[in-house]
Amino acid sequence: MSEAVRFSKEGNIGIITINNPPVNALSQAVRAGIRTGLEKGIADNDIAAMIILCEGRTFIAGADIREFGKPPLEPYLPDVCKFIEDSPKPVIAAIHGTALGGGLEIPLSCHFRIATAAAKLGLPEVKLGLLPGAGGTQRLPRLAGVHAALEMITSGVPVNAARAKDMGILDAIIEGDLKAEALIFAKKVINEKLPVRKVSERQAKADSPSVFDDFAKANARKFRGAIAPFKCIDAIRIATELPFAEGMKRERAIFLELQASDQSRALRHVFFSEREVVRIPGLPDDQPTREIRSVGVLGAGTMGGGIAMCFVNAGIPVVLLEVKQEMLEKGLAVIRKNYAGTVAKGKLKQEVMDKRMSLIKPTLSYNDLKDADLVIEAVFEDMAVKKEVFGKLDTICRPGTILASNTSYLNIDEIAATTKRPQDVMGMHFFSPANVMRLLENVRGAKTSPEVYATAMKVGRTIGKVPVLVGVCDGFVGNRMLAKRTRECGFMLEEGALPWQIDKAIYNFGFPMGPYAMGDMAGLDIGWRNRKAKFDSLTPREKACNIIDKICEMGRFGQKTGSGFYQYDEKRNATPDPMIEELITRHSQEVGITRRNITDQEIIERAIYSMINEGAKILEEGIAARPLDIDVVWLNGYGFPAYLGGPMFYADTVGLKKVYDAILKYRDLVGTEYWTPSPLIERLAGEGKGFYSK
Ligand code: 3H9
Repeated sequence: MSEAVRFSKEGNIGIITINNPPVNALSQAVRAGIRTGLEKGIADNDIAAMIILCEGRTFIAGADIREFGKPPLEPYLPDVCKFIEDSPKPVIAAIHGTALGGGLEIPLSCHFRIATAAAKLGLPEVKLGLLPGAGGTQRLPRLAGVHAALEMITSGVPVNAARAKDMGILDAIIEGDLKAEALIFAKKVINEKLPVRKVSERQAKADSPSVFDDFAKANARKFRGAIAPFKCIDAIRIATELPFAEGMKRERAIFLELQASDQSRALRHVFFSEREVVRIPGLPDDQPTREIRSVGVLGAGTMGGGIAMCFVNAGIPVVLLEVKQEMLEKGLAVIRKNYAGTVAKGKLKQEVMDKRMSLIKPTLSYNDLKDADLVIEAVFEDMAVKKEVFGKLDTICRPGTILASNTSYLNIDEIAATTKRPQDVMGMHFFSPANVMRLLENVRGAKTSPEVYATAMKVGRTIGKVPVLVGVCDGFVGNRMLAKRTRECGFMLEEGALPWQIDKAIYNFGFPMGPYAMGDMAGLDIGWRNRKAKFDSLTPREKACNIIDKICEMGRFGQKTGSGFYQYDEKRNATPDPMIEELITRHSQEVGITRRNITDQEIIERAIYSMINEGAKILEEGIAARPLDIDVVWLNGYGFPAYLGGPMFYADTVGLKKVYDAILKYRDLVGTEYWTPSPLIERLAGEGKGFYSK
């Protein structure tokens, strides 16, 4: 037998133990090992029942995703599952940790299922652009009912053991030692001569024929753009219409089709990239880090308050500093209100909220920051203010304290130069709302020590963020690329597009909202202020492209003032505003541009390719170490659709040569100043390569 799977005997019970670290994924060796173990148990006359269990931190976490995209190797998982179900001797799955994907399809093929109380069971394939391909779509509706199967399979969200028992998936929840209890359970099965129960022999019934269409309609917004959820629904429908064996064939065909799709490739790329991103090229795995036991946060505004919440949520105490008592109280009140909202929704226990609030120590005195291991400032975005703050922190904080700025644009090296410890200074750029958004751009300055940025990466993970390490430049990775999209969209408004047309095209591409709806939501005054600060460095065309100035000068700052690019009703529903259309049309005349029809394709190309070109420059300059760092930034901070894999992965899917040719086309149309292809794209396109296939 393979080393990954062992067969042993305890009296008349055969035990198949899987040990394939880290997560017992179903590699070929594991699949083959399970099958061989079963064969042994079936052939052995002394054995009356078998148990499948796992060593290590979890039950099987699913098929081995690393094998996808390679030629499939026998035995195939659906066949292993069938072999388990067809065993004449009862087979019991004993689950701990997470039984996911194929790791749940194996138990569904067993005749009995038991699990520890802390176990979680799920079919997350949809998140990889797939459907459960080893009988999950055919067995789960037969066992737990059509509705539960629709929910579980299309959401990919695991359920806990108690819920799984209610759903009929589990036969028992185990309190004590899993192996010992599984043996007791198996003896009971043998002694009571409980029959082998095949899930495949049950019927899956839909309450009504329309249940599938109704479900798809009700979730249309959630599933928008993604293929897999709809295929999951189709497969579950098939379970109610066709005999099991026929349904299995159809499920397999859909699985293979999805596995080969661009969306699944993209989502698998996302899965691995989000794990790879914390590994910093050039640093060893055992890179020393500093311990972060307490944190200081400067500024109790929206950002500072959100950042404080991130740390106390992870049990790390925070000293929250403001300059005025009323601002401190206001900030605390917002934090309290945020938590209370979650408590009211039943998603947080009151005592947990109380504990978190007690971990925040409000203060007006810088001296209270002297013992913090990490201090993050989230004060006004102004270099002079930041320099003053860092100067003060440098004198007050003990040596070794990491001093971080939450700036979203400013030069970290310039800030670090005001201190005597530039090696301990870096950027930690949270995204608003900081307690919700997953992205954390960790910005290393020229002098930041590896120990310091490795610590920031580690602490980012501790507080549940997806941290990405980037270098110093205007706007870092995310906002620097966004600025190019914003500029290009502004030019398109001048040339003939309207805000709602651009928003619709970007929304249809897969973003949660378009740039103008987003600007209105965030507050147009923010972009306006940035524009004014940078005005002198703008090109003549950028200076003249002043639609946002005109809108802001009318006091239209977006949702908060009831109007911006759109008009809003009291429920904040947006409607296109004819006045804005007129303003834009007049603007085009003023700048001497004859408006023309701009297609949605042009909008997408100019909005997305301008970002990709900037992303390539970011790579060339070493601001991001790898294309995956850029993708992870855009996926987690800006709503880039996961099923397209991020801008750089998307560029490869389109074909870099095609992207390059389009860049040349827009260079001729808009100007070399805005559309010169990055040398990296030029080279890769010329060699027929992509960002990921160098
Ligand atoms: C499937 O089952 C298809 C079937 O229906 C049909 C087949 C015919 N494969 O996340 P972590 C690696 S589709 C390969 O950091 P955690 C991961 O890359 C599958 N590798 O740990 C990482 O490697 P590294 C359905 C995998 O404790 C290491 O394990 N299943 C797999 O935070 C640790 O992972 C899923 O989609 C895998 N399946 O979370 C489950 N899973 O150290 C996917 C993990 O080199 N997995 N790795 O970076 C998860 O959700 C989480 O990993 C899990 C553990 C919750 C299990």
